[in-house]
Amino acid sequence: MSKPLPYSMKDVHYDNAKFRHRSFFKVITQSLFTSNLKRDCVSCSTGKFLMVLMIFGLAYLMLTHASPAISVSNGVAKRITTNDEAQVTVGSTRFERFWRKPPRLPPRFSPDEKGKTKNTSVRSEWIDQQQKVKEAFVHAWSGYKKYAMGYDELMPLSKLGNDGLGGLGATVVDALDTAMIMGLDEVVSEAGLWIEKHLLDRITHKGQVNLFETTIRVLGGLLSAYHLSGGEQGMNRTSTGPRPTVYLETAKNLADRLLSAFTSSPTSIPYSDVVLRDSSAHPAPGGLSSTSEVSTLQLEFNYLSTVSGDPKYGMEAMKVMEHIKTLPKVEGLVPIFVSPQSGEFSGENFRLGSRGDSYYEYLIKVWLQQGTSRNINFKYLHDMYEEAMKGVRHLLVRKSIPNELVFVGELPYGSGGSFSPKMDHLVCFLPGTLALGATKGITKEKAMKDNLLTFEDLENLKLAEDLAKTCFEMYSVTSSGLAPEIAYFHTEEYYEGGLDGGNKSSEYVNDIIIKHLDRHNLLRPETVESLFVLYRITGDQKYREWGWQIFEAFEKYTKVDSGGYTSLDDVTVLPPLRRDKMETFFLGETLKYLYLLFADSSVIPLDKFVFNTEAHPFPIKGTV
Ligand code: DMJ
Repeated sequence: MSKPLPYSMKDVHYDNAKFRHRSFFKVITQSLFTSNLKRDCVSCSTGKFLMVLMIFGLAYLMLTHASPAISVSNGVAKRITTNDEAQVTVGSTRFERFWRKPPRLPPRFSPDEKGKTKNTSVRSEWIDQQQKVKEAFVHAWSGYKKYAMGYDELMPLSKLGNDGLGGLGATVVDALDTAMIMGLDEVVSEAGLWIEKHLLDRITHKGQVNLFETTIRVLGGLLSAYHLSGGEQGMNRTSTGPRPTVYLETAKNLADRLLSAFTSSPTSIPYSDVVLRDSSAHPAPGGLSSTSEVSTLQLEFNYLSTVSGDPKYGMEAMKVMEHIKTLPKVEGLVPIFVSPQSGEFSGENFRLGSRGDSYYEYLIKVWLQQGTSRNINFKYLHDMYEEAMKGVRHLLVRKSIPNELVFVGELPYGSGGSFSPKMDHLVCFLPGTLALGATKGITKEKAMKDNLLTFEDLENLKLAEDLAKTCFEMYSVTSSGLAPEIAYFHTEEYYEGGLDGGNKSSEYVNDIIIKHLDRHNLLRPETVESLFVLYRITGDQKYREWGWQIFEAFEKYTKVDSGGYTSLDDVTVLPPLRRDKMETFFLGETLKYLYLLFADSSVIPLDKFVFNTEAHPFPIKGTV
């Protein structure tokens, strides 16, 4: 007998009827044929006259209702009007829209959902916040450019660069598409020209790099830059920076060397490290690869195959997923290590934090990437995702004491072993992934109206919203307003006193426990990533408010006056102790997601783009 679900939509009041779509026509006819009012009225001619008058009145209102319209090219907003609202040009008149698609009644939200959906009149308020995020990016880039140009990362306190990722100038490539999306031509040109001048040479001469990190940051960054600069439209030259083909040719050269990790392994599981200069590969010390690392390469290699016309990249990467499909799992969950030597999983440590996280993210995203041709060959990924999310809800989701924060814990000793109420900040990618997986990038409102959500989708969407709150509370429970790297949750079985986040006024100060060694903050993106996705999908303004609160804390405690932002050592004390590193993902992901959180939804729309795990957007097949 399986245990009752600790967390499920089954616990939640669920009114099926509110998900049922009723067309405009149906609403009118239903009220004509079923209400008492109708029985009383249709029998008298005044009633009939009033009814006809009402129908014409409604039709008139719909025809004259003004609707906002941003010119979007390659998913990047080209123009935001000076009016209060950004306008989306859809190329049709009001009349055409009216006849093509009849207006509809809004779906029936539950009382607590009312008032949360997008209110276009407040949209203009967020332009200032978006501008502040852009200024933060310029500050981060200028520090890097001044003290570390061409190094992987900036050490903003020492005003030096370091090559912690193999020396491919990772910050330049990771930051480039953010600058493109923000419309920062000068940065695009500086980064682009550096890539044109130096990157190929670095790729040819540098030594050891990690396959996963290099794929998600460097290969991913080059490929999205290729798309966003118009490469797929065959553009010869963008207004700033090099020709798009420079990005593609560099990406191909890099990927050809990275392929050695796949081809030198005796199984479909690639080795974790590659020596670029001689295109050789070897396993990590200890021999094992991280499950998340080997399964977080496919979006990038698939897209490279699409744009280069050479299937070999996608084929090698997809062999990993096809192989993992055949391995034994626990309710869809996978151990965090896998052996390239035997092809088998190693150990029984199950978690969605480090070494497990993006396995689950790519199951759904690689499936989404296929667009309308998500054919039979890729369906297994969706099935694996659905099974895994069921497993997460059944085995890993719990509520904290006393205030019932929903969190995702770990099973470090298998499903028969004890449950650990530990949650890495990394797990905060999950709310966004769950929401995306549920609606496939369209709004919840539209998905509900079109009856597209299954019971599983609804369960996942509910979990997404609950987890996003928990991730936000991991920030607001600390003195600095920034989340620790790892949090523990107070449960029946686990509590330690004196380890709170320091913000005594937080409602959750007794729910969240932060151990001394876990108190650092690396400027990670996962929470703001999820806030961005959830805002796009639900339209709920609270996700923007939470994102803004987090951004303000970054500004207050991590900004370095001379340029750049720094990681922190302890978020629970004021002023927080500072480390001396600006991770590349602060520019590649954190600031990009914050910017997009405050942007119009037509900028990199979620039903046309899929973000790789480093926030580099690739077009979904057949949509862009
Ligand atoms: C990024 O490099 C990616 O998001 C990865 O999937 C996880 N870790 C960092 C950001 O925290």
